[in-house]
Amino acid sequence: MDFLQDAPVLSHPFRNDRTLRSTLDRTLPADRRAELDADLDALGDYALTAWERTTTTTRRKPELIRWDGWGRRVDRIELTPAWQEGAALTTRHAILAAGHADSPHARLEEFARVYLYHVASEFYTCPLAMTDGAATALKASGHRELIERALPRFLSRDPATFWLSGQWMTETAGGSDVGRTGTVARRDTDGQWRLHGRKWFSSAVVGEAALALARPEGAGEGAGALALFYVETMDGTQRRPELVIDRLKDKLGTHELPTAEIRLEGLPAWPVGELAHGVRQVAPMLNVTRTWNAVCAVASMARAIALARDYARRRSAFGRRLIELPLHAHTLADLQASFEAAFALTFEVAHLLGRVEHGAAEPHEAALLRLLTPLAKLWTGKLAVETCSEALECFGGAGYVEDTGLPQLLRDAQVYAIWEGTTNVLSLDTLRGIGEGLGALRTAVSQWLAAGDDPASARAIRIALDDASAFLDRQGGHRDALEAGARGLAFTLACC
Ligand code: MFK
Ligand code: FAD
Repeated sequence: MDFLQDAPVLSHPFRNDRTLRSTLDRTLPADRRAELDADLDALGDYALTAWERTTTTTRRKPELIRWDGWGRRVDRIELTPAWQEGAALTTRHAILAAGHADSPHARLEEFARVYLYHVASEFYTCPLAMTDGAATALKASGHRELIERALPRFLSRDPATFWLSGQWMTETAGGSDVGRTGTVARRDTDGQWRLHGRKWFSSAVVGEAALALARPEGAGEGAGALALFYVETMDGTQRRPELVIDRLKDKLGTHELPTAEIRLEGLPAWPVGELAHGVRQVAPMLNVTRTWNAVCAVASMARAIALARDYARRRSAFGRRLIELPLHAHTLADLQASFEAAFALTFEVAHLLGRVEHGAAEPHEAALLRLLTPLAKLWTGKLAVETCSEALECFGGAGYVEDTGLPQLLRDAQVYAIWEGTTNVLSLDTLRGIGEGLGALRTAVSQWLAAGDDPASARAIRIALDDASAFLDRQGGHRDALEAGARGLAFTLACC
């Protein structure tokens, strides 16, 4: 019989993740750390079961069922098994509730769970991220009725009462440039707002609610005139007829995630705040979903590297195991080193977010969070593609073959750099973040230099801040030239 190659075996994603465990050991008080273990262990178990399912069953895509057998329009979406399990699993492990607990460690504890769950979730984490972002934006709005109505659902620990929220921003005219939004909000004679328009990407169309940008009728042009609205999509068990699903997108990756094109034909809506400056109001949501994106990107890297490392102990070439070949071992070590750097930045952001939200951070830490959030998103988004590509190559031809379950890692990774703000858009947001907190950031760098921890990085950051402040001071043609350098500046900062 021919020699058959062993498939890679996934080791326990929690018990064997030294990077995650040491971060939690270092950062969390012992009692909280111990309490977290049971959830993380169970999510690691789930990840193992899901990987087994991936490699032993044919993967399916969600399907849009437009009509029932009797000719009634139903717009029902049939989901994959992992999606059907999503609400029960995530409420049982309180993934979203954990992030909103009354502790400066809440976000770190939430994102440890997200990191372990993400790959197994088949991007159920995408609507979860948006739900978390919606909860955060509603809290920031201070809108009491909406908070009381939506948050108990968004943060529920019971699948029967749990709701998912979407984030309806992108339209055909503009995803980065939401100022071109064409969706209009009209007010009925009874005072009820209703949305009319078309949203071009909706990834939580199975959700029960959404935050949507729309232009109140008669408001002016541009982004400043947009308002942020809260909507609900269901009337009991039926989808509201004013929400029409035109089709599901046929995408490069994230196949299990139903991303829809939708039409709003008078969907009832409630303003989240004032009837303008909707982008400002949705910003807390963006910053939370961008943090999720970074966590999920490092989770994909961790999975790709774990499988490649295991395979290197099984596969032989030139009389030795791959792991014993110096160049292959070096390739794996390089992957691990860049993963650990990305992990450190991402979990620093997660921890800072919790501290800032809990009022436990210094002012310069809030400025640092504002800067590091787009940096973590843009850097991990690119690194995930590079890492998954290199990791696939570690399997040779097998990495290119669908029924190994491996190519999906690379296809899925491409999305991290696109949604929630492309790399360029986030490079510009980095400049915005520097502009908002320049003084505080300079204080942070001075403290860092004084502590002498990493003087080379601190000096490099100081130079980058000087460049950025020069950029922010100048206008006109100069500004264009400097804007062109924003990506270089952002990557320099991220690598420090
Ligand atoms: C599994 C992984 C989990 C991830 C799930 C993801 C699911 C995918 C869902 C999506 O993709 S949803 C769509 C996401 N879309 C975007 O991220 C839009 C990308 N475009 C931008 O971010 C643009 O930069 C932006 C829309 C913000 C530009 O709009 P404007 O109005 O031209 O920006 P402007 O005037 O600079 O900012 C308006 C206000 O918002 C300003 O405040 P003020 O009104 O007080 O001056 C800004 O400071 C504020 N702002 C903008 N971005 C901010 C922010 N504040 C805090 N943080 C930010 N990031
Ligand atoms: P564009 O804005 O047209 O960008 C095209 C190119 O121009 C990019 O390279 C970009 O970096 C560059 N560019 C744009 N502006 C600038 C600038 N000022 N300077 C330099 N370069 C610039 N959106 C939602 O609202 N809700 C969802 O649920 C959702 N789900 C999604 C799911 C998937 C799988 C995908 C792929 C997208 C989803 N999106 C969703 C949309 C996503 O957020 C947008 O595609 C993204 O923000 C980019 O917008 P765009 O497609 O209009 O690209």
